[in-house]
Amino acid sequence: MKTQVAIIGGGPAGLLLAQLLHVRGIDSIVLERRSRAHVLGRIRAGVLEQGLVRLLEAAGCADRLHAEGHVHHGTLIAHADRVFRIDFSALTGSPVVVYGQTEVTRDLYAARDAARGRTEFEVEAVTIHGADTDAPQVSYAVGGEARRIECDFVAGCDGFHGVSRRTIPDTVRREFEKVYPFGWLGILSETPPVSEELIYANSERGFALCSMRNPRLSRYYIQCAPGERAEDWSDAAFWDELRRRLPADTAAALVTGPSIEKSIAPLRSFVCEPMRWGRLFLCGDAAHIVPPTGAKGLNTAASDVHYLWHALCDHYLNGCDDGIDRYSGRALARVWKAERFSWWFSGLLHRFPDQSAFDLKMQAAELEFLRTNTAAQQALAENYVGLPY
Ligand code: RFL
Ligand code: PHB
Repeated sequence: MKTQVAIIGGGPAGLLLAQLLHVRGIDSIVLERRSRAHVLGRIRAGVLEQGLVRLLEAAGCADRLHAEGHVHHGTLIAHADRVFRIDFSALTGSPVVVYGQTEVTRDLYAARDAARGRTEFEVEAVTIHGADTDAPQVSYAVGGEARRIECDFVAGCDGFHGVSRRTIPDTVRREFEKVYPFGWLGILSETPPVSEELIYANSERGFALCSMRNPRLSRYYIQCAPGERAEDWSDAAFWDELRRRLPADTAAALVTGPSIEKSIAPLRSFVCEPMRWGRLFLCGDAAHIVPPTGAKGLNTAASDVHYLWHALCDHYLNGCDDGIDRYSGRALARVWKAERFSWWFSGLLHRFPDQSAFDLKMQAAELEFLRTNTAAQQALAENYVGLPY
């Protein structure tokens, strides 16, 4: 088989890139290790920056997002039984949109079907060949049958555990990592959200987050110890612990119900440099991971897609390779800013096992500064709604 761009990974980064290329007449094949139902069953991100919204519009996939997504003009931060608000729209002129990653992915698959784009599911043994030559190939197997794609470029959109990053030789690749000493236990429940806006809470018992997908579907998280298992947490135990971490009036207003999903995510900061090797480009979680505290993972995958889309359009439509040569540097410059913000926001809101009394006072002082200082609030707001591409 032949195509212009072989895309490894049918998550949001791979699908968005495929659809944007299609709009400009550039052909691609998407290879996905899992089934479509599995990909659509993952509950992940919920907060979209305007940059991602604009890319979905450019891809022709934003109708349902505009009809069903919820525009949020601010967020709430709770600490020591006090709640304050960061007003994104007043501070930056820009809101965020609450619309689940599951729905984004569903819309992108629908568009790919309508465009009759080629997607192979349940592929195995994906291997990239000759990424440092002018004629790369990707080999893989489906149902035991070996196949091969000849292409101009390979986009590695296969997430943190994919094969693309490891194709870059050890002598070239540098990795930077920080693993946090806790995870997030999250549940989804068919209950009305406790608040119209998200609440990020720093409590004595650890971090908690009240989020949502829509007015009937809530998403809540609590910080948990690294080795804990989701199945050891009953719904009742989760709700009790969440209540204890929220301000009293919020806890009293919380509507509980059975969870329809419950899982634990570890927290990690990770960056791989460079993000391009020859004709292979890394995009999204394949190249970087952030702790979810600032809602930056999916949004940073989207900014990579933006740079790569423009680079490939310049190559095919204008005969210019400047964007290709600058892809890694451009993407990484924005990635590191999202890493810094997510690391900072995580440090501000979680309880760390080795935190001294002094460290706790510093955290409290920083939260108090944020509560009372407009410049500090503006810095948070600018990062949260998304730095410019
Ligand atoms: P994905 O979504 O992991 O997709 C990669 C795809 O590649 C496939 N794959 C392979 N395919 C072929 N061959 C192989 N060898 C392959 N290996 C893997 C996988 O099956 C998969 O389908 O990466 P992508 O597309 O880069 O998207 C990244 C986002 O999914 C991720 O950054 C976000 O979900 C992170 N995240 C959040 N991001 C936000 O921007 N806002 C949020 O509010 C937010 N909340 C979250 C999050 C992530 C979470 N978890 C569970 C990690 C909340 C949570 C709890
Ligand atoms: C979510 O709704 O899943 C969510 C929202 C905000 C975050 C992380 C996750 O910072």
